[in-house]
Amino acid sequence: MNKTIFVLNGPNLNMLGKREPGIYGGKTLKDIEADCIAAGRDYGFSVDFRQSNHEGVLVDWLHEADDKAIGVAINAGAYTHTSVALHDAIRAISVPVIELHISNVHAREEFRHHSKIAAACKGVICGFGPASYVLALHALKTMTD
Ligand code: CA2
Repeated sequence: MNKTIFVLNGPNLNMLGKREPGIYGGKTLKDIEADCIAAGRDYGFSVDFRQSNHEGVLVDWLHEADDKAIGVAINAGAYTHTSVALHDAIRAISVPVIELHISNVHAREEFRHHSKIAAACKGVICGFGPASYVLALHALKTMTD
């Protein structure tokens, strides 16, 4: 059986580890990908880990996930707070989607307090640093068993 999870990353997440370690920690996105692949191995998932700075690419990947994956963990970066297109794409697919964030967006600037995608997702995980990714995979494990 296909047990692929898409882990999708939005704008600027390719900069992790290079700037703002006080907010996002010192890990690079490559390090986080390795953590996800290792967690996936424990959970019996193969992890397809991607990053794009372009909203439409993220929309395309969500559509692709509907055919190729059993679930999606998405850190949509700043598009979380702005994107009706991502909200609609998540609603358009039938596999479960978990929204995740490295930082606690509720403890930050007001403009980060609202998510346009949360209501379309099965759940939201934020504030646990890079471990938020592994927690999202754990959540998907419980939902797809
Ligand atoms: O906490 C998260 O995971 C965020 O999704 C990260 C986004 C931010 O816009 C969200 O509000 C919360 C930012 C992506 C990373 O941005 C960087 C900026 C400078 C240096 C390194 C990363």
